[in-house]
Order: sequence, then structure tokens, then C-alpha cells
Amino acid sequence: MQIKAERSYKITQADKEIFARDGYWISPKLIDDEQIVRLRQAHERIWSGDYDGDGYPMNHFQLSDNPDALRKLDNGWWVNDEIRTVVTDPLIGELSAELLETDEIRLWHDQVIYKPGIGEKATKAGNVGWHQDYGYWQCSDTSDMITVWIALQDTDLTNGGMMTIAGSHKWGLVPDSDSFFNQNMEELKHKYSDGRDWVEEPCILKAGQASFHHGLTFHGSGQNRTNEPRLSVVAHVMKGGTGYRAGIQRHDNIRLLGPRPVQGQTFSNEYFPVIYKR
Ligand SMILES: O=C(O)CCC(=O)C(=O)O
Repeated sequence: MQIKAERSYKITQADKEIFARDGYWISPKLIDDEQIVRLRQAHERIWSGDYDGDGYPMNHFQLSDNPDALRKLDNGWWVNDEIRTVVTDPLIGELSAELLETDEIRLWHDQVIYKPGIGEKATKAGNVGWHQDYGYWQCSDTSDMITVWIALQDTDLTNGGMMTIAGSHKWGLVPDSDSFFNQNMEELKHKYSDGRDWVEEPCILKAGQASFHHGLTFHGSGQNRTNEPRLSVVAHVMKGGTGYRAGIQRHDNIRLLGPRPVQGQTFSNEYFPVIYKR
């Protein structure tokens, strides 16, 4: 049965309480099936290097030459119009604004992620290590940021869906938590749990649903044990007025502030589009 996208969905008090308690919230279906088809085609074009416009994405990672490795490209919106439409979707902005209790949301950057299906092969190639997104984003002056992970197929643990650690956004920034590329989940769990309650919760999504997690929420994902790739588009968003915190950590977004960024300069130029304003 076809599930309709809920384009008029409004965040409820219960949604806010779930986000505040667990550090993440699962949306209803936001993206309709036609748009999902277009976004899956956008993936194909991107991975074959067929870009809209004459530019390049910000980064393109393939963790190795291994075909089983995760592929990830940052700022797909620079090179693909379908990706641009979804990561600047005002509905995603509005839901994020409600969860962060703010009036304006801008895009921080996006990711286009492809996790190959490896069936029964013995490899950790597709794993995304437990990490906090703010572990990478310490050049911004608030950790109140949200990652919106949009599923382009039904997604659960069998195809390497994301897991979050419930309540871990309350732990603050944990040292060395920028460990997306460390595929040893057990080692990372041991390192970060450090006597705290480590409760792994799967983000089970139908195609077109999204998970919204806080910048400090630990998350990661395991192998895609199916024979089909797991496709997603991810919008990382911030509150309007988020500024530069100098001298802490390098990030590619800093150079988008210009050659001489200054402490407190807001990430508010055309590289960081407003996606919602109340
Ligand atoms: O796609 C995944 O499994 C992880 C993605 C992720 O860590 C993120 O979007 O912050």
C-alpha cells in the first residue's frame, strides 16, 4: 500500500519531549514516492560524476577502492538540483526549528550517502563508527544543530540503518568523538560508554521518513547485509545566527566565510541558505 507524504505535519509537544529525552525523533513520511524516485536517480548521476552546473561538490569520499566501501559526498546541493530541493525543503526547516525552538534554520552542509549491500561477506566496509556530529563541528558556537537523515528505501538494521544512543546528547561533547571513519564499533562503544548507560536504538524508517538527531547524539551504523544498496540524503542544519568559534578545529565550512574569517562571524552567506524563517 502506498503511504502518503505528510507535507502538513506539525511538531507536537510529544515530539519535542521525545527529542529532548532521547536526542532524536523519527518523522512521518515527508518525501513522496515520485520524489524518492528522482532522488534515487540523483544518486546514480552523482556517482557517475554527472553533475548539474560546472562546479564540484565540497568533498567526495570513498573509504577505499573496495566496491563494498561506503560512498559519501558532501554538499551534493552544489552539483545536483534534486538534492538541493530536498536539503533546502522548508518543511525540514520548520520541523527542525520547532525541535530546536528557534525561528530560523539554515543549511550547514549536506551529505549524499551510499552504503553497498554486502550480503554475507565478512567485511566491516560499510560500518559508520559511533560518533557525535558536533565532534566535527566545533568551529560553530553552538552544538544545537540537527542532522536530518532521509531514507530513500525502507531502512532498518538488515540494510545497515542508523542506530542512536538514547539520551547521549546529554553527555556533552565527548573527547575525540569525530570517529565516523573508525569501523570498529565495539572498540568505540567501549571507549565512549565509559560507565554510562549505552542504549542502542535502531532508526527504523520507511522510504521518505527521516530521523532528526541532535548534534551531540552518538550514532553509527553497521553492515548492509542485503544485496541492495542503502541510499540516503542527509541535511545538517543549524539555527540562524550560528557563529564561528575560532581556534578550535578545522572544518571545510570555515573557508566559506572568506579568507580571513573572524571570531563570531555568522555562517550566513549563500553557502548556508535559509531553509526556514518563521
Ligand atoms: O549513514 C549513516 O549510516 C550514518 C550517517 C551519519 O553519521 C550522519 O549523517 O551523521
